[in-house]
Amino acid sequence: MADYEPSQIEPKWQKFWQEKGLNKAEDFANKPKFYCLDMFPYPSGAGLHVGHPKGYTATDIISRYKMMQGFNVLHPMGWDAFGLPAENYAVKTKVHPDKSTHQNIEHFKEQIKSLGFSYDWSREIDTSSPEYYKWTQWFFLFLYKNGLAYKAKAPVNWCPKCQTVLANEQAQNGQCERCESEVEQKNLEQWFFKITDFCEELLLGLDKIDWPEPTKIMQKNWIGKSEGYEIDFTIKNQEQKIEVFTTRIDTIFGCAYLVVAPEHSAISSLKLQISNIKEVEEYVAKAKKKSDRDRQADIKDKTGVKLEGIMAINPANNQEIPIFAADYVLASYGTGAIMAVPAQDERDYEFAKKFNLPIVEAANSWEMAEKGIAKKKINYKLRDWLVSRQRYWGAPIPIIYCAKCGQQPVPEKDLPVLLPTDVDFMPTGESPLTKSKEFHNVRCPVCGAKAMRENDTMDTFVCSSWYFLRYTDPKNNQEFAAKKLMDYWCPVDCYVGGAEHTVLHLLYARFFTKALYKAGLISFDEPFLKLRHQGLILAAGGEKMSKSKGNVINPDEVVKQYGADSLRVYEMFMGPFDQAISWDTQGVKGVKKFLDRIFRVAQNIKSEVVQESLKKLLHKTIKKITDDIEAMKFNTAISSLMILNNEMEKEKEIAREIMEKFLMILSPFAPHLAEELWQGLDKKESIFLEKWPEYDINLINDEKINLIIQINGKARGSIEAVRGIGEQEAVGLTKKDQKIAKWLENKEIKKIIFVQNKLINFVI
Ligand code: ANZ
Ligand code: ZN
Repeated sequence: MADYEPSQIEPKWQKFWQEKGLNKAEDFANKPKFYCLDMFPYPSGAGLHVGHPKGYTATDIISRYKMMQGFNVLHPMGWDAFGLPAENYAVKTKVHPDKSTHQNIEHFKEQIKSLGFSYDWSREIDTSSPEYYKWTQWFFLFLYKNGLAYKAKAPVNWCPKCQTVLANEQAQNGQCERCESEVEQKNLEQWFFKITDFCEELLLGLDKIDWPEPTKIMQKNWIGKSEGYEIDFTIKNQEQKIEVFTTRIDTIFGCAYLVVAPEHSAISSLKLQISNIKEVEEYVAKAKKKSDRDRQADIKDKTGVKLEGIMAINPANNQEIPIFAADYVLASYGTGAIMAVPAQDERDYEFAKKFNLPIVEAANSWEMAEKGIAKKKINYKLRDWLVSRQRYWGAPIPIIYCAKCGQQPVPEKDLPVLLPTDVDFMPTGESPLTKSKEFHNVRCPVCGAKAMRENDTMDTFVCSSWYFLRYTDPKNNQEFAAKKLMDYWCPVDCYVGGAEHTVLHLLYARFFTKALYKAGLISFDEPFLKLRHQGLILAAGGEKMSKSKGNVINPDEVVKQYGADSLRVYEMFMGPFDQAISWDTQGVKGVKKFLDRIFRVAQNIKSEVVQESLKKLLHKTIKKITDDIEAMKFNTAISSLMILNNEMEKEKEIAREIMEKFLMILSPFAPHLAEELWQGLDKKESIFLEKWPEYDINLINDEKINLIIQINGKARGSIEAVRGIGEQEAVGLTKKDQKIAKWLENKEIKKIIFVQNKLINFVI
């Protein structure tokens, strides 16, 4: 008997599946479709991390299982190829990002292929290819033409290390998402996408998708809907008013003063009335240097300055109250001004104590809206998405500037705007494209005069906001994808990827989908129906795997030593799929031994006589695996395969029928081994063309219940039956029971009342 030798069998079956076109998704096939998607990787120079195959194995199990259930499965893979690391690498080594990226892609692809995933490689996409980024640029123009892309000067996050601006989502907690540097605030002219037009849709849609609850909550909080009122406070002896936003209109009687943000327009428009304007302006200048986060951070150390010479009037009680400028009030939220209620609000309380202001208890409340002073207002925390970047390795923004005609979109027929090659990568804070000669050799699309191109490139999250649509029609050069194909394959039925993208990619992709839906370009308004996150794989000691710590496990090594199936099964067996778990090489060895044992057991197929007890366990296992794959409980599915294998080992001979079904339910997890053993049974076709086995409920249930038998509502006895027994079978059993049968002899049964697992009542 030959030994189980993964390296001998795995490449063979990978080739076989490829040649048979087993993984090809068929457009409009006459079967229900199933779109199973992984978050596509950034092809980094480090190659595949053992964390990648965790998610990929999960989607592969689901895809193969769905295929066997008769679904037309779309399971694609591609490359999120633009981005800073390739550019930083270019700065260091002078290797052009295009070259390093393509080398990395080749390496990644080889590694992924060695794991036997059922990807339809004919649909592979690469966001850095002109065929792809042509359509990323088309999306920019689509948003631009629909009033959803605009250029504006605004306070933005600047990463001093990456030398570029960042979206708010990439600067959470004041840190650069890429390099963790502290971000700075700068006032710059930048391109934005108007995601804020979709706040309500983005919130409402969350109710109809099957996503992890914490992920939904994070998106909800990031959107930050807040319902309150806007109230005008008049300024004594002035025409002008200051409008505040409050969620606690009921506390207005406790309002002791107003606070405006340092950037508030009232400061300049009341310049002549503010007697200490010099002091105020000094304060404003200082506040502008701080980030929003710093301004809100320290609750105890509130700074501010009183605007001397002016007073506001509280419309609830006509009291005169002072006005302050303080940086704990943000210019970018609400109206940039607040009514301070120190008795109720902690921040106002700290401020009032510091500045010796009265802390007024708010006794009664007043419905302001009726008096016409306050109006209902909904605010959102979400800000428009900043998409321009001062970097090279991204899709150029398709805009042309003409001295006469101003800002003009590049005509669609001129797309793609190609990335130039005559570029110096050294980051200077200015876009590298500024210095390219070939790039700026362009004429105004309106008047034909010599013009300049936009120098910035797009945030790479723009590329990934629509990639799942491209897989449905990856070769289309007329449109980003045909509507018919998008409507056939989408939305994605199952999406697996990291939780770190919650308010980045996962929010942006929903925004794109909603914009397309609104424009009538697609017929669905959510991109991902079901989403799950894989838990991290940590190093043996429980810390993060990192090059610098030298604790990185290379998946190639694992495949070489134990085989791809061992790696796959191990990663699924580590523990619950969504939990962070440490790597344990002993565990991989254990899994390899389990597969060895399956290999040996499979040599014992001789008997045609089916062992009843084994058959029962098999059917139980079929049910368990089916339920567990649906629930993504892969670890418990694998345990039940182990239990079944243990029992099979106890038999000298195993019936062919049992082995065949065992291999079928093993196949999504360890596809190479299952195919090898399947073909060993003299099969011609792949195991993945088999129908997923069904289980017989009668064989599964060994839990017994007592079913009470009633005649006309009176208990006359009971029978033992399996849990879940149906009415028909229960009636049959009752009639066979000697003691009860006599009550029914020669009687016409008018009605049967059956309460499952409890009683059966014969009305005669
Ligand atoms: C009076 C009040 C009394 C408030 C009270 C709160 C509690 P959310 O839920 O985040 O929308 N606020 C309004 N605009 C602000 C700005 N630009 N910068 C800082 N704070 C601002 O919170 C709304 C509340 O935050 C508003 O309601 C306002 O203070 C403050 F017991 O008004 B409140
Ligand atoms: Zn012009």
